[in-house]
Amino acid sequence: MPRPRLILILGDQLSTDLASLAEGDPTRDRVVMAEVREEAGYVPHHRKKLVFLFSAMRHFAARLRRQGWTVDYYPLDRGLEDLCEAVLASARDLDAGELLVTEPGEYRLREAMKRRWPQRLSLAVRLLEDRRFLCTAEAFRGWAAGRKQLRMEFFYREMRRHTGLLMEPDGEPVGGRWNFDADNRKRYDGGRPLPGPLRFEPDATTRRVIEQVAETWPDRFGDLEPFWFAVTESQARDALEHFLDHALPGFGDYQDAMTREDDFLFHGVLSQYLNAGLLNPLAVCEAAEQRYYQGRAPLNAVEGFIRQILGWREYVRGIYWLLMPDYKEENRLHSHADLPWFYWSGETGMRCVAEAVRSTREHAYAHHIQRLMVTGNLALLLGVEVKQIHEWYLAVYADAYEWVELPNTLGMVMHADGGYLGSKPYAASGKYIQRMSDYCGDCRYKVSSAEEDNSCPFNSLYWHFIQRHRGRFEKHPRMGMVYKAWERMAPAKRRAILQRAEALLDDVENL
Ligand code: FAD
Ligand code: DLZ
Ligand code: SF4
Repeated sequence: MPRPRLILILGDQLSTDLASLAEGDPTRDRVVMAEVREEAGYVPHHRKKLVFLFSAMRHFAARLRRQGWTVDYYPLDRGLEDLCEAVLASARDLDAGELLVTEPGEYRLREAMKRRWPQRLSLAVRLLEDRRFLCTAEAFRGWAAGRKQLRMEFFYREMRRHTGLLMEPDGEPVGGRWNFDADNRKRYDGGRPLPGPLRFEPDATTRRVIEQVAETWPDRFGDLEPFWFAVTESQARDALEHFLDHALPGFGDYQDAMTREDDFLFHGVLSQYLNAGLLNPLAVCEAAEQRYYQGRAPLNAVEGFIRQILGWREYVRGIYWLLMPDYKEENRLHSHADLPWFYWSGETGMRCVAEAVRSTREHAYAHHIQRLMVTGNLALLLGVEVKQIHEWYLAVYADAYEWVELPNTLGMVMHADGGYLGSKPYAASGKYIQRMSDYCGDCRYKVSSAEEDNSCPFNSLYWHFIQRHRGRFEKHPRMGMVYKAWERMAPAKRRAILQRAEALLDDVENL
């Protein structure tokens, strides 16, 4: 009789399709799951993210038990320090032959499992491929090999061909174009009703977790209630259906819009479910594709949505595993400023930033344009130290794990990797925020001005950024116009703008 095995399932691996479960035998092997201090504390995770994960983990353990698995579940109040301690506790009363784990999504944990755990456990640790992704790390490495530029757009086309999503039988993209982004830049004008994400009442399990998280971390960032996330696969599927029925048709048009009226617009609010394993990315893309073929959602919406998952999500994961661990140390723009306290308190006169932080605190969610063009753009313009802004994004969102967050922050927002995720930085003045939102009319600052005492901080900081990184960007073919516009300004105006920016940089905490 072969020896039983332990199967460790992590908090973001809540899927019954895991390679480790497929390989395991419920009559002989034992599943281990644990809520531990180290995972809850490597950054100060938003309390709603903790409730979401712990509740979803408890529901998943119950589901596995119903399917006949033996599950050793170590809840928060067992006080375990780290995941290895949980495996050790289970290994003690089982003469286990090996530990099976689906490879973790973060380098930190994968290294620990490979290098330290076998000795600590006196047990072989076998890592299995995470089959929930559509492109393996190895396939991405193959795609990247020998290319001068790793453009997401070309990777995405490969993925369309590979999966057949939105493809004609002759190998051409449906609609004759790969990308309909040019149609996706509308400001929200109130014309289409805002559907909001599907909300769920917390059950007894979730309520218990809320109590425990409140007791354990009374002072941490993030509202605990109202808590309305899905915590099971079937609820997450209902949330997906709700999105497909009500929001997907408007997803394309309003993808870049922001409004005081609503925190979600036509976004999916699905990333926390995808990343934790409650939804499968391919199934989500196929369901969206069906809506197009059924005539229930337009192509610009469906293509745009699929590109986010099939393109961006897979691409950033590929970049992460291609470039770690050196990637995390990149800081090509030499950003060293401290993260302002208002990223936590939300207390700032900048209406756009205050709204993004409020949404973040309330829901552990802000949509992509708020992350990229408001909090991200400001961190770039202020020159915030990459490590500090990275840890903030990793902590505050329910969907945040390093494999997806780090390339978005370090690469897309901070341009710290020299341009894998965009050859030029996403730096923008207040004009962009004014065009895409209704924030500016209600702000202490004047968006039409760059040098006055009450001028929008984004404006002067933008020009300060352009000026201080002239050496790096002046020759960039897509930035020449910006430098020409700067040169055309009267010298006195330029001086006034830079003075205003210096004054803001000297008094960042009071913006
Ligand atoms: P939708 O707008 O409805 O998009 C659909 C899906 O596409 C998302 O659920 C997500 O799975 C995927 N997606 C969209 N954009 C991206 C992207 N740039 N990278 C990867 N996947 C994408 N996403 C995370 O899942 N986790 C993170 O930790 C994370 N950190 C980010 C940090 C910064 C600084 C920025 C600019 C973006 C970050 N993103 C992250 C990407 C994106 O903002 C979120 O995926 C999106 O806002 C989630 O909301 P949604 O489900 O409503 O997305
Ligand atoms: C994010 C997270 C948190 C907060 N807590 C736990 C936990 O207690 N137990 C667990 O198994 N996983 C947790 N996770 C998810 C892990 O941090 C995640 O699996 C790794 O970061 C790899 O992506
Ligand atoms: Fe943001 Fe500037 Fe508009 Fe105020 S004026 S909301 S700071 S972009």
